[in-house]
Amino acid sequence: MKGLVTRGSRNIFTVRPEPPGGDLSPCFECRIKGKVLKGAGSYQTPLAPGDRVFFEEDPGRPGAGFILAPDARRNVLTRLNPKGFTSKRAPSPQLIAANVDLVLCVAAAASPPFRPRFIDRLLLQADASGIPAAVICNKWDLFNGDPDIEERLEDFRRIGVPVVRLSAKTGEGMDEFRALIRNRFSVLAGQSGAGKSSIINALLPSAGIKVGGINEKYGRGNHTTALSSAVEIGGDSGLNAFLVDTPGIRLFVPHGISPEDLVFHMREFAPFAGKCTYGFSCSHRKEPGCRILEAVDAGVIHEDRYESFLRIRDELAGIPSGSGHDE
Ligand SMILES: Nc1nc2c(ncn2[C@@H]2O[C@H](COP(=O)(O)OP(=O)(O)O)[C@@H](O)[C@H]2O)c(=O)[nH]1
Ligand SMILES: [Mg+2]
Ligand SMILES: [Zn+2]
Repeated sequence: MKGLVTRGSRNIFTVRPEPPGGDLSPCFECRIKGKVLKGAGSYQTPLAPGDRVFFEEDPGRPGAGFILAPDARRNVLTRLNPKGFTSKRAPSPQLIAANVDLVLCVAAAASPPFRPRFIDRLLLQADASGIPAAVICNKWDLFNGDPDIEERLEDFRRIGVPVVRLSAKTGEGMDEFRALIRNRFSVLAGQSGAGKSSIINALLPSAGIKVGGINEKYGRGNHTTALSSAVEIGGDSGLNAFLVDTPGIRLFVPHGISPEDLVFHMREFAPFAGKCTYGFSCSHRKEPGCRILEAVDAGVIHEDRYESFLRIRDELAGIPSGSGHDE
């Protein structure tokens, strides 16, 4: 049988048979047959929500099964476990999800404070993973009119990223949000407390996901224990969508990108790649004839995004600059 992984830990995975027999088709709790799953890559866990697998039922235990092999992946969204940075070994990335149609970068308009540079990081990782992304500014009911927030949201839209101002609490923006996720497998990514779980509950009250700091409690210093899981928003809603809820992130460190390639993954920077007077050897900090500095001056590149670019490039090059959480 073939199935979709909706939830996974190190060794037990929830698999939904495909094609499904309607919303009520039962899922299987599967283990991997044999010791290792060949072809699953070198991540901390072999499978993640969105993976497709070949599996067989365990004849002795109804509802249980064995995963035989993974199917090929279209893309993967990964993150680095911050714990890896304390050890000398190179940290291996953690699988967040596979075969993703859309990364929803969820931020709060307030509480926790809006952090646009955090969004820049998520957008970058999505782009480098070949996955389209959107910005969801949740808790819009708490928006206090801060023009800096509006300016950055408008800038995301200007560079071609869909932006939804949303309130999981009041329902404002929900129709726009529904239209965005329709027929897609999407991942909710963003800081703890931004309202990711609340958004799923608002769409599907029966999901009953715990909100309000629960993830934070389990996540503190040990993100590997927190699981991401895919929730189907189907049935009556007519959305035919999946949303992956992810453990809270406090800092996001872009990875798997070379400092030289960064410019290609920040879309308003890309047209200037190699066009400076000093070509690809330009540091874009002070050189005459730097097209990127000119674009910042002309407002074609927002100065905040330029700041993100410099910091992330230093991080990718291994130059410490107070990674991630300051923004
Ligand atoms: N005012 C307001 N509070 C919200 C909204 N969405 C979520 N919250 C609250 O924010 C807190 C964190 O929400 P949660 O869904 O757990 O965030 P997560 O960590 O991103 O999953 C909870 O206390 C929610 O009730 C919203 O749109 N408006
Ligand atoms: Mg949550
Ligand atoms: Zn330059």
